[in-house]
Amino acid sequence: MTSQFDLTQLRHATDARAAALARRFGDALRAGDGASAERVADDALACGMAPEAVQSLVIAPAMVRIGELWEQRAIGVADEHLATAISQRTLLRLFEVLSAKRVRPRSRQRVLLAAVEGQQHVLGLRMIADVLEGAGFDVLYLGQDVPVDSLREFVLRHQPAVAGLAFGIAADVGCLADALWSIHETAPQTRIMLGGRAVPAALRTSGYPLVATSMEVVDVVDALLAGPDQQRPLAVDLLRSDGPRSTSHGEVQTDAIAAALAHAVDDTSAIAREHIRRVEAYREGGRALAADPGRGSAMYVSMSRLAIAPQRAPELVAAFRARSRLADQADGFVDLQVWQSDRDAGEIVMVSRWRDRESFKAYMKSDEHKVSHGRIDPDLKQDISLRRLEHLHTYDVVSE
Ligand code: B12
Repeated sequence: MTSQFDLTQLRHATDARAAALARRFGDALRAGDGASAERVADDALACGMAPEAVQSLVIAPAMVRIGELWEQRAIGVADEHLATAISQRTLLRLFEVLSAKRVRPRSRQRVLLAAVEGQQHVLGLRMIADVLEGAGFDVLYLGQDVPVDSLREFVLRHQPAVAGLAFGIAADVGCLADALWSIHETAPQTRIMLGGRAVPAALRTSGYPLVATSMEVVDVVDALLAGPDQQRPLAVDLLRSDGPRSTSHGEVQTDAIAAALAHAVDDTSAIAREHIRRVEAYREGGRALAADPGRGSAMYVSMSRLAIAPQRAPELVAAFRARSRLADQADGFVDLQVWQSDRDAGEIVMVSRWRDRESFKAYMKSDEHKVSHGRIDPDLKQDISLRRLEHLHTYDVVSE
């Protein structure tokens, strides 16, 4: 069989030896040949690769390639399942080596690992579990699709030193935020790390380390344990499935809200300050322009005219008022207003102003835009119709 594993496409394969092994491993996966796959792992170990490097540089890229072939319909779901099963079996082989290395437990610190509710990708999580267990941590591996309530109860009972959450597919970001909220609330000392390809940018930049490979996880856990307590970031409050004011059961928890709001106010004022800074910087540009009209400065305006049944308009207005404000941090964002017609309550116009068309387009393609769009209640969304989308072409500001 000719190999379908093109070296240039193996993203994680950093050297030719690892790439060649990844290609052989991928061929074994394609052939459904578990024994050959294990032989590749043995060969990798024999030539001096560490077990975590075999996981990250041989198995992971081969599975990424399996995903690409699956996406292109070159292989079916059954082939992918077989490849996953063979990779899991090979991980067991590597775990034998990882655990043999462990002379005595280096640390009995407890590390909980779970894939968030709705998340089924756990091969990476398993790699993380095996490496940490090999390094002497007391690992509680919960696997895929752990319901938020159950995770919360488990965290409360076990009080892990570190919790690692996997978020592999951009499904319900609210579940990830709810899981993070639960951990902060029930075990404030627990340090949190994230993993998986779908962790939203708003959380990646909020102080939780994002672990890209199993080769770095021991260092990350050590750093977390040596570092300060993690504060719950504003992004978690904003992304929660029921918003910042209620629990997942819809009951109002006054203490939690007071704490969340106190925190949110701090963060919000930082966002507000940044916003004012940007508007002022923009105005400065306008003033400089007045002094030197030939200098050129521009404004790009996007207007979405929405229509909704007048009786549902208050809900839409409330949703805009509680918007996540992720756009406000985007490069080139100037401001956003929502207008309601005084003649027809169901006519709402969303107006956002940007430095230029490029910054608006970049934001529309960003994860932040997906996240903030994804927060609109589907029930409300289906009652909103977009009447008109107007992009006022770039204008020069010539006077203020
Ligand atoms: C195997 C597989 C599955 C299996 C998973 C089985 C299992 N037990 O894990 C099954 C069949 C369940 C599956 C389902 C789906 N999948 Co899938 N899947 C894959 C595939 C081929 C391999 C995943 C994998 O194991 N990768 C290798 C591991 C090692 O990499 P990793 O997960 O990134 O993990 C590393 C790091 O991210 C990190 N890490 C990961 N997790 C964690 C957790 C913590 C705590 C830490 C610290 C670190 C960490 O460490 C790892 C070590 O290197 C990928 C292809 C790909 N590009 O990955 C598609 C892929 C991820 N799947 C995809 C899709 C679309 C789906 C489905 C929606 C398909 C469907 N229509 O049902 C569902 C969604 C299921 C769900 N709700 O979660 C797409 C996602 C596209 C996108 N835009 O996001 C991919 C990219 C395939 C593709 N090319 O289209 N999938």
